Amino acid sequence: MVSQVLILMGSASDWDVMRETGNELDKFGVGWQAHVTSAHRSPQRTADLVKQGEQDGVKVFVCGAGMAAHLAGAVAAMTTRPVIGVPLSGGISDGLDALLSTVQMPGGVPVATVAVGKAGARNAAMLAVQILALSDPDLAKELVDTKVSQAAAVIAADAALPREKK
Ligand code: RP5
Repeated sequence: MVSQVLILMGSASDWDVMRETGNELDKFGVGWQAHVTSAHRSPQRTADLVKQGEQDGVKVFVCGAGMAAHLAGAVAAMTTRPVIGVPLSGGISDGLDALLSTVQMPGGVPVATVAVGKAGARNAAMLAVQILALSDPDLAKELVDTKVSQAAAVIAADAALPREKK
């Protein structure tokens, strides 16, 4: 399977969260690869992975990092393909540092920033699928089915709620 999504993370300690991106992509049958690389500790390796990914046909980059969290921005500086940034907790204020580092890109170098942590890692996958679905009708249909399932799950949760005591 061709890896359409390349997941990069600043440290192996990020994998526990970033595996959510892979898990979600698996549900849609979208191929992915994951690597540890750091904007600060291994800048040349990061550049090499982006270049190789483009040559291999990667369409969306998903980058997770904590603390100063420059990985997504560094990748966005090197590619014209969409980059989604997942801020990770571990630094100050439960990831507020990483959120600001990831989201506050200067004009001209966008990073689509999702929520801090596991919800963000999952949403990064969903957003990647939405991008890929623009040119893939089967994926677009799966996204519609997912919305329907999510709505059904909310209704089922509501039905199961012990809402009254008399
Ligand atoms: C960031 O620093 C990584 O993305 C990680 O979230 C954080 C801590 O890294 P380690 O000290 O665990 O390698 O660059």
